[in-house]
Amino acid sequence: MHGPLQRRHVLTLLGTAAAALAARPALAVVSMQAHAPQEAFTGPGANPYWNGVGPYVTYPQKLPLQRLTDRPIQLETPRQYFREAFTPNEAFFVRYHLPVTPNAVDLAAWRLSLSGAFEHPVEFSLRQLMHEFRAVSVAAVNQCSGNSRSRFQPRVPGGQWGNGAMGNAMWTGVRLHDVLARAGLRREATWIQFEGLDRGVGADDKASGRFMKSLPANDPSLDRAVIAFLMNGEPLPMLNGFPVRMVVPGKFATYWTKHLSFIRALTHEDDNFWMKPAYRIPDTPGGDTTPEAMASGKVGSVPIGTVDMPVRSFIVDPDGSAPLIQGMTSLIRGVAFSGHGAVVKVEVSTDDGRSWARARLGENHGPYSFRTYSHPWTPSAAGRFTLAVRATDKAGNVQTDHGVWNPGGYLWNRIERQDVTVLSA
Ligand SMILES: Nc1nc2c(c(=O)[nH]1)N[C@H]1C(S)=C(S)[C@@H](COP(=O)(O)O)O[C@H]1N2
Ligand SMILES: [Mo]
Repeated sequence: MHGPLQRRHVLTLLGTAAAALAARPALAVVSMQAHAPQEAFTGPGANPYWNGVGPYVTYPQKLPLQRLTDRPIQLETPRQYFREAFTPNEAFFVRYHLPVTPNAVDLAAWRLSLSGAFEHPVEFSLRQLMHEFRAVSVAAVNQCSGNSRSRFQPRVPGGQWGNGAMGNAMWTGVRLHDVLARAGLRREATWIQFEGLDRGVGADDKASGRFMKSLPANDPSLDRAVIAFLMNGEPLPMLNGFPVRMVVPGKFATYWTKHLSFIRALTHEDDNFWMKPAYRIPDTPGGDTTPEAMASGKVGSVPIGTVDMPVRSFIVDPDGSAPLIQGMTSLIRGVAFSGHGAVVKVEVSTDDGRSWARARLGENHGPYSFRTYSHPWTPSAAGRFTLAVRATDKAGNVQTDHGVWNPGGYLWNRIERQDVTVLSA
């Protein structure tokens, strides 16, 4: 049952709870959402709210964003900022793992240091990165592995993101390989490790207070990786990694190290906490499994960096907040992307996925960018309609109605839906 009454009921519940929570610790927001009525998230006609629950909070250099937690800082981008291919810096989501994050970086003292299996370990100032290397730009989607985790059935622990733990930007910086080459990467280097400036506190910090991520030295994604110092043509906002961050087009954001300051060439596989057990997916097709299979203890795991981001598409408008009018043309629009290369097709359904029409694609900003789409729709009848959108990427991957399940709450890419009401006229 997913009629308008139930939808209203859910919204009222959430609204009341959100108001009550405004003055309470952010952690409560997560547990409150976990108590939202389960039916709201299931079934083909389901119409979950698009974002996390909030509250809206303003941080430095940011518009009001939906706060999931404050220590570490986790802020979700509201739906309306996805109308354009590029997400504004001041609306771009924020995710940290550690509670102590930099408020300022002294560029006179800051260096990017390369150590480990290099011929000549070296340090670069921001000035050197900007002037001693050729600058490149790439449009790429930064998406948290746990984006849309709140859709998982059964629910899984972790930040209960709606769809707003993602954003697309034009990243400008220097090629990782150019920087590695300057230090002379040695043959025996098998993994490259990245670390920023944020730190943990307290004895119970399971990760020794340092967020470190590694990719295999020969991973193809590193051929396109950029150490970025501009985001949409501006210095990076502090919360998005000032002064430089890793950009790994096609890979989940967990490898996009912010405040990148340490690059280490390792001669062994990295098994620090953030590589194992954190951020791992089942070694099954599509990273898909079941709670029962997990309980059997027989499911192996691999780092989430083993895979590229699955193809996804989103309905931004209409958002169901206002009725449409019979005989009046509305624009169904949103964004799509894939970590496997360009989105080649976006299809829209106005009958809950029974029939599909090809949408018009917006400007092509490159294979790792958001691609906007739009589809004019003139409802010929009044009533309740369920819209759906699905994308196909260059590799032939197409979204389905199957909701992935794994204990980390990663890799969600089920077909998105939106219920709308059409008034007669
Ligand atoms: N230094 C640092 N970099 C980091 C992280 C972090 O906790 N510390 N989190 C990663 C993860 S999991 C995500 S989803 C993205 C979020 O990027 P954003 O905050 O710029 O949106 O940063 C990545 N880079
Ligand atoms: Mo993430």
